[in-house]
Amino acid sequence: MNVLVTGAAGFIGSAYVRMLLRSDGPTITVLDKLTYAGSLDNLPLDHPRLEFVQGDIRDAELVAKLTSQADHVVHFAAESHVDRSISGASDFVLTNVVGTQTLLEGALRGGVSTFVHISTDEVYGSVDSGSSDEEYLLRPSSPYSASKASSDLLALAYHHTHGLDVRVTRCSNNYGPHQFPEKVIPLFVTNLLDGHQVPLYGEGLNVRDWLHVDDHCRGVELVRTQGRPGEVYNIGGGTELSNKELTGLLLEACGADWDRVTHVADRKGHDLRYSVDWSKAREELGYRPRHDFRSGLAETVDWYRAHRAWWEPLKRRVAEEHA
Ligand code: NAD
Ligand code: TDX
Repeated sequence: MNVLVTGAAGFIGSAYVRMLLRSDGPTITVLDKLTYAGSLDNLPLDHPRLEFVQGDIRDAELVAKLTSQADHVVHFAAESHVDRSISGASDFVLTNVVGTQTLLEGALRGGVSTFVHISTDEVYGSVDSGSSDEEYLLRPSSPYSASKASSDLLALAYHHTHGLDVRVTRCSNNYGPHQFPEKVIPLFVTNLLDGHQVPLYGEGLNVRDWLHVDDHCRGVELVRTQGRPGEVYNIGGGTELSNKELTGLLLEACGADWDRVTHVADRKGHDLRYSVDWSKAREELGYRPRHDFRSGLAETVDWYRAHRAWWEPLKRRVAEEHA
């Protein structure tokens, strides 16, 4: 059995591959373009069951070759940062929409038996109260989430039209080691470890549900191995916090005070709250997050403390981009 995993030089895909390689299982081929968000340091490249291919999911010829050798595809590759989609959306459409369609076409022609598409809770848009189940209306509001919703619909269309066994997951905000230091938790932690200020958007009242990346990866694996074709599964974390509450916990974990917080202009079109109802994954697949948020956060902060060599070059590159 060979599993083609796209985008696995990034945060979540690399955690998924490391998880699969920890026990007996399939051979894995990673397809990743190595954009600013991808790093070979995230993968155990010398593992005998792992092959790494650098390339773009929009490269139809390469995709045809890899899908013809793959039994399953798990598709993580995406442009993933909301703020970048606000300053420029074209890469989001090219990778998330056109790239996903290229991969679906390759999977169909190559005879792939199962295609897991990794989506996000953001496709439901902001949910002021209650939680979105899988039947909830898709009302994405940022260019990022609109591009993810488009790719979800394309994935489901390949199931309905062509009978391709597509399964879609929609998860909440992931946290954990190896997350690129532009997302709020690693950005704030690394700024605090460096003695810098942290930029809290608006009043800090926006709410996110936090999911440990390893819990997410277990959920994805349950969907790949036990899910049903054509189905969507929400994967939640069970810890909803306002950004202000999260910032308080991060300050505490890093031994810093509120004077290190700078209130900055709010994100344009900032969604107030996401919340997914993940009872379907619990009831059908036995999914349940195992990580307690406080200890998961403490371990994550420790990881960033111990791995400056991983994140310092990434932050330098982002600073150069903005210079
Ligand atoms: P990430 O930005 O850390 O990694 C993305 C990876 O995709 C990188 O390695 C990058 O090099 C690769 N990539 C980008 N464009 C590519 C292309 N055209 N061809 C091949 N590879 C390409 O992202 P992440 O946080 O690990 O997110 C993984 C997936 O999970 C994404 O689909 C994202 O939308 C989804 N998701 C993420 C979160 C989160 O909290 N991070 C939450 C919900 C859903
Ligand atoms: O500097 C910041 N200050 C701040 O207050 C940043 C970067 C973020 N924030 C706020 C905005 C959000 O309300 O923190 C919250 C989390 O922001 P991000 O880490 O950028 O994540 P979010 O926008 O919620 O999107 C994430 O979860 C869903 C991932 O980046 C997406 O890929 C995923 O689909």
